[in-house]
Amino acid sequence: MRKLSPILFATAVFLASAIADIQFDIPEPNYDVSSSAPGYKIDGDVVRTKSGLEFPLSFMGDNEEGRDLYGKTIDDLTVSVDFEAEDRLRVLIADKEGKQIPVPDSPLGLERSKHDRAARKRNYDFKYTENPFGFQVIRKADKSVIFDTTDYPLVFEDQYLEISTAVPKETNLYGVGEVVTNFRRDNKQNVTTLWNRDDATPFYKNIYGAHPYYTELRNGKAHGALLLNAHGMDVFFKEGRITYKIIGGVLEFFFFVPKDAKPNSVMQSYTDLIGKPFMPAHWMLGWHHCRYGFKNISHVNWAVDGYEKAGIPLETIWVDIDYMDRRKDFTFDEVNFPEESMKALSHRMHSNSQRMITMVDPALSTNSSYEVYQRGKEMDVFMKNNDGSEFVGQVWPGYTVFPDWWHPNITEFWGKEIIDWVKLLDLDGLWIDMDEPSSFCLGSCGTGKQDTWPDLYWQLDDDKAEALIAEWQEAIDSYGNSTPGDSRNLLYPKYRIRNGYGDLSFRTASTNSLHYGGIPHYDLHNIYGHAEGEVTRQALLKHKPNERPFLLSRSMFPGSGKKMGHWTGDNHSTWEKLKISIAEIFNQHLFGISYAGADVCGFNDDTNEQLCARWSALGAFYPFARNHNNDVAISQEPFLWESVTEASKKALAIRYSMLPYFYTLYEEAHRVGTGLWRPLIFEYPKDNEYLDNDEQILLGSDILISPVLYENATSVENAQIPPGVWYDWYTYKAVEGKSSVSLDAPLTHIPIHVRGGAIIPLKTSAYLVTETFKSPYSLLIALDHKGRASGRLYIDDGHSIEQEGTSDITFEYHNGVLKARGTFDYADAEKLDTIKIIGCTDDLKTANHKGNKFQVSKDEHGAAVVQGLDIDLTSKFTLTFH
Ligand SMILES: *[C@@H]1O[C@H](CO)[C@@H](O)[C@H](O)[C@H]1NC(C)=O
Ligand SMILES: *[C@@H]1O[C@H](CO)[C@@H](O)[C@H](O)[C@H]1NC(C)=O
Ligand SMILES: *[C@@H]1O[C@H](CO)[C@@H](O)[C@H](O)[C@H]1NC(C)=O
Ligand SMILES: *[C@@H]1O[C@H](CO)[C@@H](O)[C@H](O)[C@H]1NC(C)=O
Ligand SMILES: *[C@@H]1O[C@H](CO)[C@@H](O)[C@H](O)[C@H]1NC(C)=O
Ligand SMILES: CC(=O)N[C@H]1CO[C@H](CO)[C@@H](O)[C@@H]1O
Repeated sequence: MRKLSPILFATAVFLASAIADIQFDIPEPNYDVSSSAPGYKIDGDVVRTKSGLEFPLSFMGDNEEGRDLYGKTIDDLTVSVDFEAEDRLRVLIADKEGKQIPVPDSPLGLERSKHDRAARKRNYDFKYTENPFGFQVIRKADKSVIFDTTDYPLVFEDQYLEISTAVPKETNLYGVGEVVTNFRRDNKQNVTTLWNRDDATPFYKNIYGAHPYYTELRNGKAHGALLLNAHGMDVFFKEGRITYKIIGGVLEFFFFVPKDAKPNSVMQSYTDLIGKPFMPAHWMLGWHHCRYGFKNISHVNWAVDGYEKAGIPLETIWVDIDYMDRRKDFTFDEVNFPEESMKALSHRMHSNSQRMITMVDPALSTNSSYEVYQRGKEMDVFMKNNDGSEFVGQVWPGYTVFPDWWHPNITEFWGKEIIDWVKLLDLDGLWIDMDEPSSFCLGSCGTGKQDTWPDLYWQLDDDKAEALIAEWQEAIDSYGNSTPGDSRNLLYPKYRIRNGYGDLSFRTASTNSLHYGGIPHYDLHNIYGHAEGEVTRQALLKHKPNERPFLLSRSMFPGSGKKMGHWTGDNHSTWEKLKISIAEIFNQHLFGISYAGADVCGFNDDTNEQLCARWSALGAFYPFARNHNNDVAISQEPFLWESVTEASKKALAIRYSMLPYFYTLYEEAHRVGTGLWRPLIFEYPKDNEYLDNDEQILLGSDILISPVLYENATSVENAQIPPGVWYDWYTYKAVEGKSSVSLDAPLTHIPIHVRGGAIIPLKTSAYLVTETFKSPYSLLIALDHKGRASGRLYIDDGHSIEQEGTSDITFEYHNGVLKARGTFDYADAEKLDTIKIIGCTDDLKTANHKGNKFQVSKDEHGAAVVQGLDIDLTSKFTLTFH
């Protein structure tokens, strides 16, 4: 029998209340390739298919040597190569019999079968060796080999797949997550584990989501690779190679090779496959506030009042699990959050054009008087043990069952619960948490657990916790390591990925529990949250078919960004976490998730005034901007401190004035797939000095944000200014690019620069997003060295899925002439009122539009300003300055 893991350590705990100190038995990473594995050879004809090539492989080992390393060797494989698009290649290595479980089409939303023609133009070549089999993907333009397995053996067993690619020693890798780490990854020796897990974001360990995707940058040229596999895996970055070690499924690779080899184009190619990020509604861009630990409805109203009194913009109030009756979804705490009071809060918010969101967890209480549970039971929609009984875990409401997103009744069941709930409170969106799924036992908490209140293991003393874990161990083991007809060891696969909780089933559903059709959780774990998102989004769309749904989820998978946003989870109120939030958001964008943000001021533990002020200023520019706090931490509403109030108001006034620019970037993300937040290296991929800059942010191409990330600092040292000329947002002072500068940054100030050459569409910031969008447009024209600038503005109604007409306007300025061209089909666009030109050496006196003359004046910083233009943005126009 195996040793108990996790292991309890009897430590000298001097806390008043004993807390179980569990040490997890996490395997040491093994960076080696399985050099004893004999590999596979091509064993039959290489056949041309409609979309590429297909050929069989057979195992090259004889009976013993290199066989069954960590599972059962699968002797016969099929390789299918699809030239799917000019910039995309798919290479699938699968077992011939089709028993291994690939990522299911549903709910992924990929249409794998669509490609029945090979792309004629291709930016890549595919080459292979026969004996042993290996393959190379080559960028045609410069003949560089971007993926190369030929030096390493292929291992293909039912519970262990291993494949490696050679990479240059000095390559730059970005991605593979979700993991908290620097943006540029350490390629000397590192491992990233993918097994979705609820943990308060420790560095370098697996957390909530799984993204087996990376972008690689070599000598200024980028490509991307996705291994579409939802099984647990370790991805090793080792000097000179990348090695995948995976505990199931098939090897389904996609390579992204855009012609221009730009990192942003790689994002475009990747999201062509997995889906473009969803288009948010205007209001979603506003400031959000949440707290776990609002004591009662008055406490929530106090927060809303506080924002209002302080004049800090608040668009949306969120209520965490506090509102629930004993933490049960779709119920109310009758004492502190009675139904009527929650309805009144919703009414209050809406009557002021503000919004309201609540949390919903997947796990449902097994309390026999809980109607939601009874309804689900009737429809048989919960995950099962392999004897057909309900799989029972534990979450906030005590013992729980878990909806099975693959069950044929699930859309009807969950859809009804969701729609009834959203209708009841007239909610503007939902927040799905704990969807890894999180559960507090070691897999099963036992069978038939109901109507008793379980302890939380971390609140027990060591002896009790140990007894409890032993009980769970028995429960999970009682169902056996495998399921009928499946000889795999689902509980304790021989290859142990470096899961942060040791055992795969710790704090989640057991890997031997079942989804519909008898598919073990082992095979679907990493896609559980993604699937919940899909089913929930469908419900929201059914409720309001033409409104863009709001959905935020903690657990994600490739393609989730098309449906929902992501926050980076429960971290601590520390300076380190403030800093790392930038890399985390860069990563989310890389994974195709544009609506992303971190909890402003930090979630766990107490924040402090200085940290919260700095964080509020940076957070004001998060694509998804929300202050969120834990129940046991001190309050951190921004209005509680003067400096935080000031920092918030200043930064949010800038964000709100930039909303047209933000919204245009969101439209680009939705159409193209690029990020809102861009690392400097992604915009200037040939400038090596930016390779590991994850402390400054380009918002789109045109706005540079250089936040203070260190305690007590009052300046940003060594801020990198990209090529060209850049202007200080506040003073219009020009800074020559390709330089490294020191920027003054008193406590409530965040340094921002505008790129010379950009035209930024702006509005007048107001308290609410809706009000802000109603104000007339203005343009900030920042000239480059040649006196030129250009920019873009996208306009639609700001909330509907189907639009009657949209406008996509390009502005160009040169030699005193501003031209607006493009499409102008959105009929209700506000007018253009003001134009400001900075970096202009000519002494402009008048602006002429259709025979009307306007005076040009100078503002206090020397910018040329013309106001009261009243120009319609419903057709093209030209404005000339003299
Ligand atoms: C991964 O890289 C980081 C940063 O260099 C390092 O601190 C960490 O220890 C590495 N992890 C492993 C498992 O080597
Ligand atoms: C709400 O909670 C606050 C903070 O605990 C408390 O001071 C207040 O009395 C409560 N109000 C009501 C109406 O229960
Ligand atoms: C779906 O729910 C109905 C009850 O509404 C039940 O009779 C049926 O068996 C369920 N379907 C499956 C596949 O479990
Ligand atoms: C089950 O629900 C009932 C009714 O809400 C409640 O009184 C009881 O305390 C609950 N029991 C548990 C263990 O949650
Ligand atoms: C910041 O200043 C405070 C007060 O002087 C001091 O206690 C703290 O150690 C300083 N922090 C750093 C990182 O220097
Ligand atoms: C990124 C980060 O700050 N992670 C921290 C989150 O909190 C855990 C628990 O205290 C720390 O271990 C991590 O370092």
